[in-house]
Amino acid sequence: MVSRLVLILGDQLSPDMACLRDADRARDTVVMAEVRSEATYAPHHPKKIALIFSAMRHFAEELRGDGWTVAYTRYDDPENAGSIPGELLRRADETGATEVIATEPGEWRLIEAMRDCPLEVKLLPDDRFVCSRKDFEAWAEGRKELRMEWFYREMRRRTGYLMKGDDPAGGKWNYDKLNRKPAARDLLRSAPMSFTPDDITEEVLALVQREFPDNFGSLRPFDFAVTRGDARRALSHFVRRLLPEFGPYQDAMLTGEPYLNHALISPYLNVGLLSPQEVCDAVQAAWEAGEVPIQSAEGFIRQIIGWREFVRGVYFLEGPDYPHRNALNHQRKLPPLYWGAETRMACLREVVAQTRDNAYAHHIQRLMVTGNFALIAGIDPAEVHEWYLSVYADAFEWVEAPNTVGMSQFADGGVVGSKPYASSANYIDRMSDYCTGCDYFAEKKTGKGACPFNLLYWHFLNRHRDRFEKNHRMGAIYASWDRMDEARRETILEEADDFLTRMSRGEAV
Ligand code: FAD
Ligand code: DLZ
Repeated sequence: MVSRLVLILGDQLSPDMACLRDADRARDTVVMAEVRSEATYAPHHPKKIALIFSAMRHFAEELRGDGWTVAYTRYDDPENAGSIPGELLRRADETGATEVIATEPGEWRLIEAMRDCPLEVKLLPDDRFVCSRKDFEAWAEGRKELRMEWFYREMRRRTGYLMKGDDPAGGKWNYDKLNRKPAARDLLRSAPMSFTPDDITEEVLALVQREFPDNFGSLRPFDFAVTRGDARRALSHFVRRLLPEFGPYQDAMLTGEPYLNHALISPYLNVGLLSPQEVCDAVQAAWEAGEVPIQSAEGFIRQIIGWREFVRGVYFLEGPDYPHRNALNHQRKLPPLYWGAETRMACLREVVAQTRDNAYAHHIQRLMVTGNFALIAGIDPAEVHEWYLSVYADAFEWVEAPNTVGMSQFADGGVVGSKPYASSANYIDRMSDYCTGCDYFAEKKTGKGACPFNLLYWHFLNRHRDRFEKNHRMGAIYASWDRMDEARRETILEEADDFLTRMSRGEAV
């Protein structure tokens, strides 16, 4: 019998992939390829490329150990065809295969490329999620608006996590009100687990250094897990040491402390080294054993079976144009400070530096610092989307686009969120220590030293008044704008305009 090709992509590194279950290890050939098209569709952070290539190489070894024939193409292989369809055609030529078994990719671009591939391609649903695309469509059907909270409750009922019969354990679905504490420096807080590169990873690091010398980001130190075993170790370390206080401090930000109580497991989940179920099982078990309070267990499980599943559902429901939406018609170019150029704003400087060093920032840093600034400064969401897709190790379009284009830039016009995440300096000052020592003053609203977030916040609300003033969650904000005297409003808008002009001219603002 002629061999079939079984495609495994760089974010499909799970032993129970649908395509592997459908294939026959005695007959079929697994195809894995490090290719230029995937490595360059965005200027990925070097750590992200290294993580994916090294995890792919380790996974190929595991598959071989498990009895599979694996045709693996390295990035610098002279025969490398440079794209996934190209590599499939080359392997089809070599083996005589005409059929490909694949699991649906997590990006429309690649789904379309697979559909156009001149081989017989069977695309199976990716069932590594709690909610299938079909089930999400059924849930969304007929709803006037899609809200994560309602979806999340369905997922709690469906999975049984933190449930007592039909009711939420502890009596509440959501404990966010207990979860908004700023953090103090704590020398006893554990760091996330880090891993020393083995020979395979060292070889990949040398390759990435050679091939992608100009990509934004530091390649070393590289301490990500690149195998399932190590990713599981990182998960248990988090559950034991950091999860108990995850809830209260999940929104906090501190200079020089990029991780606080966060898990740093999204890269592992998104490439397939961990499954959402095993992560939630570990959290549920710790909560049942009395090791983790309900507000931390609930806060965490909500991110996984709530937000993560919800944004995936939205990405596929909304279709291929979703990442290109621009509901607020924002056209300004992304300023160079996002790529590490000088800025006087301490919060942006800190989050960008940390992103450059670690290919990581936690949710509130992404949403309320870099995302909030881009939103209120009116940056083109396509440029913001490309930045987020490039700089984070966990960035794959199905999860990145709804978070960036939807939640953070409101460029989907309100599909993911009911109101824009726009905020003045007040929020950052309350939740972080960034404002101490900044060139600007969080409490200053106008004049010399006024924080740009204060100016741009009102500028944004004023420019989009038609769209937002009828939003019942924003009426009070417009009422307080209207209560300011006219001269003050004019000063704010003029100073904001001046700031934007200077920023767009390339000044270090
Ligand atoms: P924790 O804070 O410890 O949370 C635990 C897990 O919950 C995460 O590992 C993640 O899998 C999941 N999670 C939490 N929030 C979300 C969310 N909003 N959407 C999806 N999953 C979530 N997450 C990505 O995985 N990839 C991205 O490309 C990505 N881009 C983002 C862009 C913007 C503008 C924003 C605001 C958020 C983005 N997120 C993205 C969501 C979130 O910031 C990251 O999942 C989180 O910071 C990962 O770090 P952690 O593992 O330490 O998470
Ligand atoms: C992100 C990425 C990178 C950098 N390189 C590869 C690669 O060389 N080979 C591969 O199979 N996958 C890679 N990936 C992951 C894909 O881009 C990912 O599968 C799609 O974006 C769909 O989520």
